[in-house]
Amino acid sequence: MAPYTLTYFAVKGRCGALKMMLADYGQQLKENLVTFEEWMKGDVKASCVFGQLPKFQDGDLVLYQSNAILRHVGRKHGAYGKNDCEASLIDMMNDSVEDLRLKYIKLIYQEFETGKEAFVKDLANHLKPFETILAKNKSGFLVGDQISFADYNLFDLLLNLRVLSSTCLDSFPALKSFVEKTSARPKVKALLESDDFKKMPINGNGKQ
Ligand SMILES: N[C@@H](CCC(=O)N[C@@H](CS)C(=O)NCC(=O)O)C(=O)O
Repeated sequence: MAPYTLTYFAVKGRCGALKMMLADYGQQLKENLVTFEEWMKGDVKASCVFGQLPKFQDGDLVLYQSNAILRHVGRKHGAYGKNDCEASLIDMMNDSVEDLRLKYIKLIYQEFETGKEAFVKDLANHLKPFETILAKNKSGFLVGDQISFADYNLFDLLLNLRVLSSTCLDSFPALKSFVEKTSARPKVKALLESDDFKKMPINGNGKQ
């Protein structure tokens, strides 16, 4: 079977979680890396349905929107809950991860110099709900007793947040244990330790 194909910039950005999920499920990913110079020419942008990357191809299916891509892969590989109720709860969790990711992206790209201190100060308020959810669920996952695409998404964002503020998880034992357990999944660990993944910057402007 042809591998999945991802067209994106040479950053982890909105595709770290996808790469971790695919690696964990033993799936090959062909990557087309688009340089900033190439993007600025405009042809690639014009070819994207919403004028943005990532673009994901699964055979004849072409998808844009990172969260739709996560859902697609989650649905195909059993990372979207065991029933409709779990799937809806996973959607809810993922939407909340997206809310926090958008705040992080705004900080990185719009107000890093002026807003970092306030962002880090406020971070605990945004992390607390995830701490409460994970502490309540004995499985250590956000929903049910198996990993879902929302878990990979949260995990990816927490890794970025820990780079921004190394102590941000210190008062959240459930989140710390979640990060430790997810990092220790053998295929996720191999990806995280691979040179290709390690050398890829988190964001496109060098801030992190
Ligand atoms: N909602 C979209 C956002 C995509 C997005 O913001 N893409 C950025 C890179 S992460 C991009 O293409 N920037 C270049 C541009 O907008 O011209 C998603 O989740 O995929």
